[in-house]
Amino acid sequence: MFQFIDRCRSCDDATLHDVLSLGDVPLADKFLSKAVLSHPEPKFPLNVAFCSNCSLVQIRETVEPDVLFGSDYPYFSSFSPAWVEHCRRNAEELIESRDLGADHLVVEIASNDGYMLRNFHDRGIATLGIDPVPGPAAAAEALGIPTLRKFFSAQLAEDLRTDGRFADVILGNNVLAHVADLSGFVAGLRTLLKPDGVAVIEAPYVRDLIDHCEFDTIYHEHLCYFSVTALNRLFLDRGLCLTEVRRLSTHGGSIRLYIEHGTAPSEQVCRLLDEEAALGIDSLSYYESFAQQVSVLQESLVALLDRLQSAGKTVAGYGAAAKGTTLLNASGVRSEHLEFIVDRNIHKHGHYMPGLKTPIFGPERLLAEMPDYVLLLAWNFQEEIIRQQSEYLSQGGQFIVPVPEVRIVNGFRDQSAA
Ligand code: JHZ
Repeated sequence: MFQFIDRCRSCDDATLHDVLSLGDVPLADKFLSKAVLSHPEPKFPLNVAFCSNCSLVQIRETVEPDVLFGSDYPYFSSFSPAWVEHCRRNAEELIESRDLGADHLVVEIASNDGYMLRNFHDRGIATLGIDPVPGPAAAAEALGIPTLRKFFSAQLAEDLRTDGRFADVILGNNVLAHVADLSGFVAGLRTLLKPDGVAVIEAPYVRDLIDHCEFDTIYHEHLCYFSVTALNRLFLDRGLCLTEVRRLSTHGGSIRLYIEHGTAPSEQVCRLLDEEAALGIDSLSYYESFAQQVSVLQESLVALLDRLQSAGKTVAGYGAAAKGTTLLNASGVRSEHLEFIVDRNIHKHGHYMPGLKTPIFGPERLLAEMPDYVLLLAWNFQEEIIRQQSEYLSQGGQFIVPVPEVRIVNGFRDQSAA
């Protein structure tokens, strides 16, 4: 069900250096139904490596895409209002800056439930979604957004071109890291993009991952962890170039890439490349202390949960996020540490967290049960979630924020948990 790679996913070089092992963990988005709770749950090794030839950080294990993104894939983008708003603003800016109208075509790869394309569709711009997962794809179609239920590939791009479909804008949010055939994906972008078109792609930024100890964002869906240095090489080698890169705060720190046909990165991108070189992102030493930092965080999380448990305190989780699976399982959090987890995504309710088998309910359960502490598994939405939960806080509840270091937040105080 998985393959182990010993050559780089981007440049095919054999100089991969191991930087972190997270042990054997279950698949992140495979929430368990009650019926399978007593069945053995598959776990897979999770090892991070750095390519000293092209600087790409990547995991060594490739789980088959059909297994990861099957009909049970539970991620619906529209359950996170701040994310929806972030994407709406991006769409508005693209519509204005590129003067998009009825004659243009916007294609989104991994279009999910139509959270992004609806902004173009509502303005009369032609859209095409591409997403293999049936549930979110059906939700997008219900909004009137045509959606191809397929994985994007070089062949699919050729087929669309043959069909006369040529994109003015190609969007891809949080999909590049999920792609096993990077070469085929980039070749597909090049085929589908009009000569004056732009691909706008967002991906988590490896610099934020390392600097803020976001090890939980490492899971089998995420095959690659990108720097601008690695991306520049990936695109240039395949006839595309980066014309702009913006840093974003989403998902713990991301980058938005503007990619066009061409052979040289823009000056702005060259400045970022210089900045990364000065930081040493292109050398193994940048990643060498990461494993130690991860283990300090993991130990302090488990120590805090042990202390709370011994003191008779109750702890629940907020956000059955994919990264919660890594945080809990790779850290050694035990099922007795967490009473339950809440999440707004109704497709996760009635299911159980991979590994720990903690039950998942709607957020109203927090006020009903008033656990003493809530471990914020979706820490990237800290502000938004804490604002929503002001009633829980005012009744004395406290949040544990695990990343970048374990701390307790009670609405008034934000303190280290050490
Ligand atoms: P969230 C996702 O990972 C999916 P996840 C994917 N693997 C990816 O690449 C990364 O993003 C980048 C819930 N929630 O978005 C919704 C509330 O309940 O951080 C989600 O289930 N109430 C494609 O799953 C979870 O939390 C709220 O108010 O780690 C957040 O998951 C909010 C804001 C969210 O990503």
